[in-house]
Amino acid sequence: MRVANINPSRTDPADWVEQAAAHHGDRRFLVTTAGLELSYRALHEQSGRLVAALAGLGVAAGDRIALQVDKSADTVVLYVACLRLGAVLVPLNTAYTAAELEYFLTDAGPRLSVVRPTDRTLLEPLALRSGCAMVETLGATGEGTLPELARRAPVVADSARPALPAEALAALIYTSGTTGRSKGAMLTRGNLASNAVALAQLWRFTREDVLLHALPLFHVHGLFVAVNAVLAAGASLVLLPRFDAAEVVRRLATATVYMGVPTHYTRLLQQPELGTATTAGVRLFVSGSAPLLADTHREFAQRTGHVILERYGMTETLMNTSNPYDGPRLPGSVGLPLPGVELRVTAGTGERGAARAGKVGMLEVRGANVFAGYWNDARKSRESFTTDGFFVTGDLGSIDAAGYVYIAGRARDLVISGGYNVYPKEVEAELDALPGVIESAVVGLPHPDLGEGVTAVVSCAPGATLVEAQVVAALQQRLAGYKVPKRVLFVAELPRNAMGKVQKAVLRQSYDALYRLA
Ligand code: MLC
Ligand code: AMP
Repeated sequence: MRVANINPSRTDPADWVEQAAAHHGDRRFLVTTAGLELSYRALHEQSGRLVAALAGLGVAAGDRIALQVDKSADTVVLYVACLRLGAVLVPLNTAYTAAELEYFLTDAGPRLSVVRPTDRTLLEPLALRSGCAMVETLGATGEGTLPELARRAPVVADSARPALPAEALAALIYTSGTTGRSKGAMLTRGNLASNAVALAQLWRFTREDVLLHALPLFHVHGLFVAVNAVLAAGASLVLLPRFDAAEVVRRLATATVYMGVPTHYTRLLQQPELGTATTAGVRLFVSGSAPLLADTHREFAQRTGHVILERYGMTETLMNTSNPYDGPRLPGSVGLPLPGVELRVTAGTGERGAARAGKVGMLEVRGANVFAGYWNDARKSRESFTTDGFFVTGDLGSIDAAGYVYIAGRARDLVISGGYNVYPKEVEAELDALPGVIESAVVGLPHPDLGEGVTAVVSCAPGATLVEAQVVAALQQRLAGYKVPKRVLFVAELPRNAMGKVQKAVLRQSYDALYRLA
């Protein structure tokens, strides 16, 4: 049996890097496909210089740093520098348009925004207008004003690290928003540390592990599940700039662990080379962020001999459950609550302690993994917790007699496309603002590649001449590409119930086969 060599006494994320540099500094931390290699000592030194450069700019513990940059080794180093300085990282999807960014920057109030060098002209005025004090740049291959400042800065000593309690904020990750606007989930150092240690132990990470990293770095899956598990274990990463199924299959020979969203697995299965030989060195495949179809689970096991380990999490809670490393990994189940995480099923929001074994209800969670609330939104934060301190996830599920959790659906109006969350209200607001549109409804329909395909159903004023391509083109100007409907369907009127509420279930049923037919 594998024994994980994680030291649970390393209770702060910055300790991981400082202790790794001191005890096994020569070991590899990261390698890129371009051949750039960083040891733990180099990670420590480079992040230390960045800490000094950031401090020189006036960034202090508690200040927010917004980041919209390409995935690179420097992005990971900047994340580590934030951990060591106590700055609060606000990572932003590179697909966000300027209109979306303006909201995030205004809401987060970062002291510094870091953007791609090519975006500076466009984004600097926007950032300054949103109240951000400074803009620096960071490119994918080490170029930019921030790395330049770091190269000229001294290395800071570990002893210079400010005292940072477990409750201190480490990151604001924008998510959710049933009211149409994303909210910043406040994740603390304690959230990151406890979850990474739990996962690294449960998944038996050791220093020998090599994680093939194909996820984006601006969400909790790629950053806090993947990178933190590696850091907590003193293991290493092969950093791919993006997910490319053929490239992943080629690189699996260099890895022991792979983490992906279900779309990764369905696309990997389309690669003829995927098989027992190409995956022979891998000991663990993990899936999460969206439901993994039981068929994908079985097909992957047949093709490769590997049983995918599915886990369940959220931005607000990091990881809640995982299938076991040694015990049965059940297709269709997200496994058992992580050590230290309490998970219960209730009849609905606010009902105290009403566990309903085997019955489907609201999943509620409590533990050191659960966030500190939503940034700038005390009311929404209060409403999201029960009086006894459980976070109401908005996911519906059940727990069987053996303790395995099954996700049955979502109480929230949310579409998950390729592992990205899309909030129908946000898309509907943009559709409703188009000339000629009376009203719209956005639903997620079964999609063979993305799990759910964002789909708009629109009713137009008599005489309006709007066509699908025009709607898509208009929304592309306003919304990140993954939020733009894959199809726009026109109807005379939307189906409503007796109360006048749009019946999305009817729409989902009527168009269920839309992408299967395509
Ligand atoms: C890209 N596109 C998408 C999309 N991703 N459309 C719908 N849904 C998506 N997820 C669109 C682009 O806008 C573009 O449109 C076209 O597809 C090609 O873009 P691309 O960048 O080349 O796409 P691709 O590389 O194929 O991306 C697909 C993907 C990616 C699945 C690899 O979406 C991805 O990395 N998803 C992972 C998301 C993730 O990390 N989620 C974790 C959240 S944390 P056009 O029109 O311009 O051609 C979380 C908690 C937890 O959920 O439990 O983990
Ligand atoms: P996010 O807000 O991006 O963090 O998305 C979190 C949501 O993704 C959860 O609330 C779930 O609805 C969904 N999710 C994450 N992991 C799984 C999983 N393994 N199975 C089903 N849904 C999942």
